[in-house]
Amino acid sequence: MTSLLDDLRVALGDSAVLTDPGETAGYSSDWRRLYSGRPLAVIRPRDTAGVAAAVKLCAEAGVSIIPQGGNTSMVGGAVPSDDGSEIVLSLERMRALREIDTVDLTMTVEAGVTLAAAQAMAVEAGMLLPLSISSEGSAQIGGVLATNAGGNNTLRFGNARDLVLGLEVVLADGQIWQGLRHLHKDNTGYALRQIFVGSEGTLGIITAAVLRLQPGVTARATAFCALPSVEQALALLARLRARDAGALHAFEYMSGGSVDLVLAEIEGTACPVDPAPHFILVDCATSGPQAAAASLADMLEGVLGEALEAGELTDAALAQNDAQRLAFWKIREEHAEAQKRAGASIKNDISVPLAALPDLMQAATAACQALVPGIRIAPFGHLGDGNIHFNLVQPEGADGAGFLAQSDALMDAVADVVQRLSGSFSAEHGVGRLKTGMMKSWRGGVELGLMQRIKAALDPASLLNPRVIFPAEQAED
Ligand code: 2HG
Ligand code: ZN
Repeated sequence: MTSLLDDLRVALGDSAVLTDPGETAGYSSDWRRLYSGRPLAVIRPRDTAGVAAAVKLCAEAGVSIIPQGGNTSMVGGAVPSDDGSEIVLSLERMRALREIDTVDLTMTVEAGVTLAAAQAMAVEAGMLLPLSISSEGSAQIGGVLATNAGGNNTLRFGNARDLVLGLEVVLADGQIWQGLRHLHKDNTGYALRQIFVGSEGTLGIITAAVLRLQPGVTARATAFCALPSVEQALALLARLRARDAGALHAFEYMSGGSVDLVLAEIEGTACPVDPAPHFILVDCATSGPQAAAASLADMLEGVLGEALEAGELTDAALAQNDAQRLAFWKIREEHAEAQKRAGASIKNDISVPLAALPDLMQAATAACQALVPGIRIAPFGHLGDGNIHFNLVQPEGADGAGFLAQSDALMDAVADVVQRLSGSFSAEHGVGRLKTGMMKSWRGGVELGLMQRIKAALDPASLLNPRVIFPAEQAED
């Protein structure tokens, strides 16, 4: 392998090829510390030509590549194996904003730009990139697209794939597919870009993308609500949609148990409303003229007043300024971090049709409590699009390893409920390495067969992120 590393150094420059374990450590395990690997090297090309040259060299040497963005996967989607045989290809140096088009409402960004930086670039140009996820400060555009991230604004603007107009992709043999088109309409054969979005780096390496933007937001109105039940959350959602569906940008759910963990673990957080079993964070926005700000706040206040009167809410707080708005959002966005600090936890990133949410919460809670008395049920998530992170935290003071030994039983119990309700076992985090075992029973037969044929066509030697998505025995077929 020395000659591959030498060739990579010649192609990319010495500083782009890291082999010192001290330097590669940060690229070798995942955010959750579920997987830890040892790469042959971490390479950090500066441009698309560098990515293409590196991929070609690896393909010729028969060495697998693990594409990596911000390394924020929840499912071990970007971790190298532990045998020193794989190359991690980090896109972090590709951080250019190539173009921003205020007529077409598009931006062309490179894969290594963080989502937060891309959002800021859009704001600076007077526009909105309508995609927001808790890890946006670290998550990079390439990974966000490769995993088809969802997040807080899905109910209004769709998932990451709905924002992609064009892509530039390095294929498994090192060819570059230049598909950076800006067109809002383009019906010329297969929508190839959509094959790469959500492919988790198994079909090609996204190096740049044209993203659809929205007119800039001129005003926001944000409320934190306390509710007696999940049914009432659906009632509140219906009220808001009936009044102004276009203004509703986020409708986020937090259980009482999960908010308690945030308040206990994250400094500087305080609940703005009375204690309750369920909370909803509502975010409304407009791109209208100045006067729209007052009418947006009035609209939200009016809906909350009606819901309070109808007994759908037990309390509500409307953010009075930006600082308050950010404080409300901080409680929601620190959920993953708080749960990480609270001990061993199990994540179930599931979705069901919205009407089935009350059934899901009730049945999954009962099933988990029956298996592990004292278990902390801490669901939260994107209720407005049916995606709940039905997360489970070890009983207080319990042994974390003992709790994790029950992972399979607990995840199966939740999965049984989700399957009965016609839901999905992975709504937004993808399959990664963690959930390959579920693919056979949930997506087996014709569907998994089709996916394997696409993989075989685009990456016949299975060199791109080889251990994700496909169950091990299927990958060997
Ligand atoms: C979120 O919605 C992320 O905050 C993380 O998708 C979810 O920690 C999780 O389970
Ligand atoms: Zn989420």
